[in-house]
Amino acid sequence: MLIKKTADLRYSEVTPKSIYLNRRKFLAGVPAAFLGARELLAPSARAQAGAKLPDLVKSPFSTTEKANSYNDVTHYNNFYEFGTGKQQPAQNATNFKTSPWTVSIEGDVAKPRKFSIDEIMKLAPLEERIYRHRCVEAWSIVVPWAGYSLSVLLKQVEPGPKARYVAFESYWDLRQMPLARPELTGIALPYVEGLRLDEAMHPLALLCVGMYGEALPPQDGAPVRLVVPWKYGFKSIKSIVKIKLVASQPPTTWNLANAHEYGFYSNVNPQVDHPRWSQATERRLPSLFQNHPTQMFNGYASEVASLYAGMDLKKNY
Ligand SMILES: Nc1nc2c(c(=O)[nH]1)N[C@H]1C(S)=C(S)[C@@H](COP(=O)(O)O)O[C@H]1N2
Ligand SMILES: [Mo]
Repeated sequence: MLIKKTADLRYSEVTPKSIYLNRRKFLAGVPAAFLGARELLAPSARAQAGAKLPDLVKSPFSTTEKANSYNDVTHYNNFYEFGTGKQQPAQNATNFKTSPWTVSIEGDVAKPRKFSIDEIMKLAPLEERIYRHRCVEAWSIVVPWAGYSLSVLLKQVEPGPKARYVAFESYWDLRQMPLARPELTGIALPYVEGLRLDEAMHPLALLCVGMYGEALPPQDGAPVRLVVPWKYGFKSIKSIVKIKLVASQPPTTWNLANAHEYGFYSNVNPQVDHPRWSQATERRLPSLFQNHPTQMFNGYASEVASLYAGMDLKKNY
């Protein structure tokens, strides 16, 4: 007897025709994101939290240190727009609507424009980059991010002659983020960050759309964020909607909140303590203890130290 494998069977062969036709009619009204089959996916479904990212390219920038569990990285977050507690973003961001989504790139650029999240996801091959990620609060994690160098996106718009800094802005909408009020968070919103243009163009600076082989979950900054691995975590702004190339150093959220404690540069530096705690060691999650020495530039000194040649890193903290 000839037995067909399931994969060879057409749907019409195993389903009575009336049901088959009805199902087709029914499916026509279902958003493509629920259907599963790749061919049926609307383009933006690729960016939906949890969607698999096929064909990730391995990156030479990856650390060989052991990555944290997905649970560690998705249940210990700073994302003040969804609450200031570490467990709150996982609870409060579950319904964060990130489609449609556009990122506007403006300022001193030859070709200002808006990119849809689909355009961003397709601009370059997505790489898996396993980076150490060090929060200014002296805890750290190792995360397999997915994305490509931010420089790829910036080159698209052609930075102009006066562009010396890049300013970033996060999504902010009280209807989706009822806790995102300055009196509750203690920080001004929208969340803003900035890099010097040469820092932003450094290949390690990652425009990140995923982690663990999937599109970013909301609490980690869906659908697109920065990951700047040699700097404290707060420089890695989440859920970006605007990028502006500017002539002078832009305001940054934590510096606005407390300039004495949080500088513009915020390079990881075990020799420059936070005014209220040491930065010499870190707590690698899920440990409860300071169990790891902190490295200069978070271990990326050979790649990035030259960006700061001749600068006093105590002054420029
Ligand atoms: N918009 C926005 N981006 C943000 C934050 C935030 O509160 N809002 N927190 C920052 C801080 S302090 C850290 S440590 C990292 C945390 O990233 P993770 O939760 O994916 O580990 O996000 C950064 N980006
Ligand atoms: Mo942080």
